Amino acid sequence: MGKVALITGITGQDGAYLAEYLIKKGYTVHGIKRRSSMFNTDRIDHLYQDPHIEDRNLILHYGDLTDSLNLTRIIGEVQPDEIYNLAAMSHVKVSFDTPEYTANADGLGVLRILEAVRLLNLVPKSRIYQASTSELYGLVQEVPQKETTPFYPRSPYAVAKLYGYWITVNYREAYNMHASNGILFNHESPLRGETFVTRKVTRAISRIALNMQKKVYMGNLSSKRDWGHAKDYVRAMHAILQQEKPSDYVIATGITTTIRDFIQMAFAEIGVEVSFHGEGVDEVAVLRSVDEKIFKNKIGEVYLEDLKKRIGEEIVGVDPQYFRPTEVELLIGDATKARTQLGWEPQYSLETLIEDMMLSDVKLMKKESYLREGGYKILNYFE
Ligand code: NAP
Ligand code: F7E
Repeated sequence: MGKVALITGITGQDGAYLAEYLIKKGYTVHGIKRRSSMFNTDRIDHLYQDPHIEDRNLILHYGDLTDSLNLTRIIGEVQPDEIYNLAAMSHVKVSFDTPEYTANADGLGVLRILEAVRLLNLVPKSRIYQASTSELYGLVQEVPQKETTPFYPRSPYAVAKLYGYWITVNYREAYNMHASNGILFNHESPLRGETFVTRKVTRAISRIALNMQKKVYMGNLSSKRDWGHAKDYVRAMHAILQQEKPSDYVIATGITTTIRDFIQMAFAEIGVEVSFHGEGVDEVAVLRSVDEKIFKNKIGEVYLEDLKKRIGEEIVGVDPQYFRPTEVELLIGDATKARTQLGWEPQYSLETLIEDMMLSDVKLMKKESYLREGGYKILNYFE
């Protein structure tokens, strides 16, 4: 018999990659999904199985991290060997608008899961992974950040996650639970939510290249992030729960990059050169040149002349609505413990992450453009 895993947040970026990874390993995966007015299962549709199929390896349950009774019932029914608590209101900027809800789901939600496992006498059976975050380091007290670096959260999201981190440690120590924190630095992918900075950029650049959008407005261009690929990071989650003893691990690449540089790299991926000028709210990026060979290869010849006519124009601007009341300026992780104890190594570099995201978004936007406009662009879509 294979193992049984329960994933909260299965419809999210990490939930989708983790479900796929565990199913390939022979697990039966149960996922908790919130009720929404639309299906909202796009990221896991390829894994979906009709409920009438016997021996399904993906089973979804309606649930919510703010509902203890529901969580306790599901955990009792599923009797999981491993629980991955990935569900959260995960957007830092939005957490300033919904601080109470964020505390409830991201903070108390963790307690509800730990307490359900304890009350159901599942402590000897169920191992728990808590999705902790580099946002805990916030106003960083040490560079690079590692497991022993003191925390200094800078948003309602990070403060809620701080509670989640410590309640996991406390239940481990108080009740001898196999409960671990993965302190994951930013990780991205073609499945990343559209309002996180990397995905916002790869989508916007694809649309600019396809002449579907003229300009994109950003927030703080100077903050620095340690970006990895979500596919690499879900491998680390699984490895953490395979350890004999529970513990907490930083998962990061050890390389940090500004938002500004990320934008330049993503444009370069399709052969477009941009240069930044000005400061603060007045900073802009101007379209400088187009490498025709790369652009034709990555985007298609039919869009080239439209973009070349725009050389010299501003295509990136700053809008202060995207600034945060308190910002996390610099994150860079030291994952030595994960590398040595888990044998974890990322396979993607920032360059291959950007390549993966741009390839996917260009394809997606071509499809969108075709569906909207029809006509000659069909030729490019099927190229
Ligand atoms: P994501 O794409 O935003 O997915 C979040 C998931 O949580 C979605 O399935 C969402 O459901 C679900 N969810 C939200 N509120 C819920 C609630 N009250 N009850 C039940 N489910 C709820 O996030 P992600 O990038 O995959 O991240 C996974 C986890 O890792 C999160 O806890 C995040 O805070 C944490 N984390 C992420 C990163 C990163 O860089 N990606 C780094 C460190 C830690 P809907 O689909 O219905 O919205
Ligand atoms: O912002 C700056 C922004 O929203 C990154 C979540 O997964 O990772 C994520 O949190 C940086 C910030 O991610 C825009 O100010 C500039 O400095 O992509 P983000 P995040 O806040 O780092 C951590 C590890 C998590 O745990 C979270 O769940 O980019 N930035 N301009 C912008 N950010 C956004 N979203 N949009 C902009 O236009």
